[in-house]
Amino acid sequence: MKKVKHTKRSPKKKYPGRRKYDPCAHIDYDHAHDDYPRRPPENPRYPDPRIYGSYASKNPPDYIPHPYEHACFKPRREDYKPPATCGECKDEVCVRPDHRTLTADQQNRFLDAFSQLNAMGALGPLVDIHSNAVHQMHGNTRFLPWHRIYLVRMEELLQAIDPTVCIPYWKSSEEQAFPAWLLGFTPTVNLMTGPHTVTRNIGAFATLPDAGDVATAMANGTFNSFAPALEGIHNSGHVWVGGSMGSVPTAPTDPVFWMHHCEIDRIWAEWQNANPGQHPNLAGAAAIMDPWPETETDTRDINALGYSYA
Ligand SMILES: [Cu+2]
Repeated sequence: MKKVKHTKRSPKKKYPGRRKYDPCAHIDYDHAHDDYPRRPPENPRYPDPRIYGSYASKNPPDYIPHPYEHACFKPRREDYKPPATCGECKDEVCVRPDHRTLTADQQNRFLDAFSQLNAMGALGPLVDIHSNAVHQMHGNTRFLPWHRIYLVRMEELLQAIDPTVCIPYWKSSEEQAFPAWLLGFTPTVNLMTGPHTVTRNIGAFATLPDAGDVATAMANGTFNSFAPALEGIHNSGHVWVGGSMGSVPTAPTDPVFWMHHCEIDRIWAEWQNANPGQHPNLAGAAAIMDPWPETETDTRDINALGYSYA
């Protein structure tokens, strides 16, 4: 390990006040300072040897990390509860629910899984992918298919924590309100730019598109007219929530991002059913939903991707 170098002190310079500090002694303001050690602690992180023992010295004990296999506490064998696994539900599709149908327990499971991913350090890197414009996922025909895969990756992570969790959708056009059960949930996520705490500024800078706006977008008969209309509706939703959601690099730190995109994806799936054979015109590298291997054709069938909408 690295040893902290201490600057050598001149041997001539004596440090007074090396008498032991007696906290019970009579307080004499004129000489009070004489009772305190005047030299800085040898190890400023651990200033008081009465509390930290030899850590508060020039030669603190070496640090030896716990070996990986011993870093976690283990319960006694008889107390062990195996983690929930998917088992027989493995082949079932995730039925993504309308968030308004969630019980309090289901809401907590979603937020707990979200928090656990965050605590494990798995969420920050996923958010950072979204801030990298190299993936060209906004403002072009990749928008819908790319975010479809992005949601699947998030759902896979959530399900690894809790296999009962599917991303709920937030039908904002109908509700015209922010999901109340999320209001108090403002996690701090470690991004490559540093820690970011979720903020919101609801309704300050945009209005929320309504059911009529969605119907107008749905009436488009070609992918190239439908997709930009839906992306525009999606943009307004981001700005309506505001704060973290208003900016591309931070938006996915707010769980409502995933619920908002889930709704956008649900609308697309509904439109796909009504307009069979209409797909984004993507070929070559543009058809690959990097950084993931799925191609545009893989994004056409949500059941094949392992989910559906309630
Ligand atoms: Cu996005």
